[in-house]
Amino acid sequence: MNLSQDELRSMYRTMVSIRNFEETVKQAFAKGHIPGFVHLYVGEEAIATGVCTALRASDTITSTHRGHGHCIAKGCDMNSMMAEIYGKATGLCKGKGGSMHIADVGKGMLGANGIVGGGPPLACGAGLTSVVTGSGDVCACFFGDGACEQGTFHESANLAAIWNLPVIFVAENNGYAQSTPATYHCAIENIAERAASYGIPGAVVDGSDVFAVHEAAVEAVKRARAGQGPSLLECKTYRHHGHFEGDQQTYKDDLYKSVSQGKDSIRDFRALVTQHGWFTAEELDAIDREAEQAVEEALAFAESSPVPQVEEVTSDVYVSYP
Ligand SMILES: Cc1ncc(C[n+]2csc(CCOP(=O)(O)OP(=O)(O)O)c2C)c(N)n1
Ligand SMILES: [Mg+2]
Repeated sequence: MNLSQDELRSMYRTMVSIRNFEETVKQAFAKGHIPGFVHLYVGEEAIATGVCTALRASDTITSTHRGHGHCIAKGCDMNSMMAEIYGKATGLCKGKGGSMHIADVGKGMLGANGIVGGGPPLACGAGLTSVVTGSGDVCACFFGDGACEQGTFHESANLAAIWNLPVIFVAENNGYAQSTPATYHCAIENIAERAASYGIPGAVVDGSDVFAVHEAAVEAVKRARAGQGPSLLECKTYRHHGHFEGDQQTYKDDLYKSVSQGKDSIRDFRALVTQHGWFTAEELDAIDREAEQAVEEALAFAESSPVPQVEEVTSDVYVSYP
């Protein structure tokens, strides 16, 4: 494996931070402290982590309505993220975006997106910017299996292919689009096979294996950076919670529930790195505690922050012309 001790540590910290952040959001939402909807990323941590550790700081990502994990993996500050989810003035978008519209352009996080399939066209824009400016940056575009059925995905994949854009399309196939099973909404088993119709490489990986995701992402990033165009990476995954918080999940079949319960990227990571002697369980426990503390601080920051002033309601919303 071609990963340094520091990279492995950072991967683990990212995965446990996402898990912790999401479980904390879940509790805060249940207490009625968070306005709007939240869609949790628990179970899918290895995808954002494996892909983002293959990127450099100036690279960009586009995200989805299930975007907290993407933000954390791209280095967004958890205090400002939590404040945004709480709708507070100290949030990344000054509390006006909420969970589904967190963006941090300075970190290359171009935005979570409430529009299913909204990300792929933006990723083409980021890819075209890279080509025009010659920056060499790539854009990783995360989207769900449901978004794969949107025209925006097909148009974007085709456009990225004909313009040879440095985009990595990352399909997070968690088996459901809301309550609709992928076996119903998709005519083929592997979304990655669609890559052939755009003339680009496609690969299927186990989305709970952070190393497999990372390796596939490194390959796709290398191609994109070398001017060889886009790739499609399908990560098979499971969402452990409901589509949104409050979802009764009556549509999940027993097979999905049992396979899903058996998948845990964090547990598998711990087993592998301790078996190889790369880390001790105590070292990993210490990272767990650091992550827990950082999330507790984020929660306290969000809860003690002020709500936006009424006078601010239209600022940063409309573009002003001179
Ligand atoms: C254009 C559009 N159509 C429908 C919706 C309603 N909607 C929100 S999430 C969702 C399912 C998305 O499924 P998928 O892309 O697989 O992502 P997942 O929730 O599984 O991560 C739907 C249909 C929407 N937000 N935008
Ligand atoms: Mg899905």
